Amino acid sequence: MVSRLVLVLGDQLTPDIAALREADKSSDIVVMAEVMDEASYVRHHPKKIALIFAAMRKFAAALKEDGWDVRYATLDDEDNAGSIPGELLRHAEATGADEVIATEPGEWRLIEALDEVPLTVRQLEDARFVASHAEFEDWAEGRKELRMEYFYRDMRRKTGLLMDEGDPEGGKWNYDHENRKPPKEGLTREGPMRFTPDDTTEEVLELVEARFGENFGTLRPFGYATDRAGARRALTHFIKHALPRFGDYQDAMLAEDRFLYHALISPYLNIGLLDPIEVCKAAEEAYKSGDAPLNAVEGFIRQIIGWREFIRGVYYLEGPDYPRRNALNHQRGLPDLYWGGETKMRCLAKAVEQTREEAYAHHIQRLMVTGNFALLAGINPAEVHEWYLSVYIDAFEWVEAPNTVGMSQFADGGVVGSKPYVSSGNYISKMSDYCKDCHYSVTTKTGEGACPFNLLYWAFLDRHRDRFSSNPRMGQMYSTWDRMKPEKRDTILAEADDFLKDLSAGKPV
Ligand code: FAD
Ligand code: DLZ
Ligand code: SF4
Repeated sequence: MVSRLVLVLGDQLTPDIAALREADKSSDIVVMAEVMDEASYVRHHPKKIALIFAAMRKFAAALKEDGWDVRYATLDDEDNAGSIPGELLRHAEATGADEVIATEPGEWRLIEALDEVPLTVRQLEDARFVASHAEFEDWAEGRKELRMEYFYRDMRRKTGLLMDEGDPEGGKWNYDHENRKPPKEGLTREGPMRFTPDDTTEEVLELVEARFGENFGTLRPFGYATDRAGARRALTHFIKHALPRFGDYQDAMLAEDRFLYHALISPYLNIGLLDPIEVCKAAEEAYKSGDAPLNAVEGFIRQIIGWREFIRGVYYLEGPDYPRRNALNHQRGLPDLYWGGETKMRCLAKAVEQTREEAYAHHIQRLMVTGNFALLAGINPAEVHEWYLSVYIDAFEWVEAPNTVGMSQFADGGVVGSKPYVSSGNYISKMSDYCKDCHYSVTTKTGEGACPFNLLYWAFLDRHRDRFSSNPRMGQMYSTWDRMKPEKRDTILAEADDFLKDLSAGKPV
């Protein structure tokens, strides 16, 4: 019998991934490859490359142990063809296989590249999600607007998570109004679980240092888990130490506590070391045993079976052009401060600094600091998208693009969100401790030392009046703007303009 090739990509490290489930261990050949094309289509953070290569190597070893015939190419393997299609062709030639079983990749770029490979390539749907493509399409069909909340309720019903005989646990679907507390003084925790690199990871770190040392981001210390056992321990640690306060402080930001009560499990979920349902069940169990309150557990489960699934549904529904959308026609280049260039804005400096060191920032830092600023400053969303895809350890286009292009930059014209996530400095001041040591003053609205968010916020609303003034959720903002004295409005617009000119000229702002 002629063997078939079974492709397993670096973010498909799950033993029952669709392609492996379909394959025959006794005759098929598993192909896994560290390739330059995947490692360089954006300038990934070195920690991201290290996580993927180390986890791939360990997963390949586990498959071999389990009796699979695995052909693994390391990046410096001299026969390495340099791309996933190239590696498939190389192994097809060597083995005589002409059929490939693959699991659909998480990026259109690679889905299209696999379609072009001159072999019979079957791309099976990735079953590691609660909703299939067909289910999401059916749900979206005929709706004027796609809103996460309604989709989420269906996912609760489907999974039975936090359900009480057909009704939501506690009587309500969503406990968000009990969340979003501002940070209190002295609010810190011991942080996520860190792991000491083992020999495999150390070898990968040396490779990444040598080949990708110039990319934005510090590689060491490297503390991420690189196998399923480690990811499970990280999950258990989160459930015990942070989940109980996850809800309350979900939106809080502290300069000296980069993680607060967040889980730091997105890299493990996204590369296949953890399963979303197992994660949600672990959280639900903590609620049932009285170890975590309902607002925390519901909020956490909503992020996973609500937001994560919804975001994925949008990516595949909207098609390959989605990441290039630019509904607001924003054209300014991405400022150097995103790559660590000097800035006097402490919130941005801190968010970028932690991104460089951890390859991680939590949701509100991504949305309301770096994302908010890019949107207010009118940065080209394609450049913003490329930045997020490069710098975060959990970034794969299926999840990154709808969050960045859609939720954060409103460049999809309102598919993901009904209104843009914009705010003045006031929101950042309320939810963080960034402002207290900033060069700018968050309470100053114009003139010397005025917080740039305060200027840019109004300038954004003014610039996009035609699109947003009739949005019922934004009427209040326009009324406030319209009630200001004309001279004050002129001053704000002129100062915002000066600020943006300085930003574009590369002056430190
Ligand atoms: P927690 O806050 O502890 O949440 C638990 C889990 O919920 C996460 O691990 C994640 O799997 C899921 N989740 C929460 N919010 C979202 C969301 N909006 N979309 C999808 N899943 C969600 N998430 C990624 O996984 N990859 C990305 O590339 C990514 N890019 C983003 C870009 C922007 C501009 C924004 C605003 C958000 C982005 N997110 C992305 C969503 C979110 O910020 C991260 O999932 C979260 O910060 C991961 O950290 P955590 O595990 O500590 O999450
Ligand atoms: C992100 C990434 C990197 C850096 N390197 C590899 C690699 O060498 N080999 C591989 O199979 N996958 C890698 N990946 C993950 C892929 O880019 C990912 O599968 C696609 O982007 C689709 O989500
Ligand atoms: Fe950011 Fe403005 Fe606060 Fe400074 S004052 S940290 S720029 S919000």
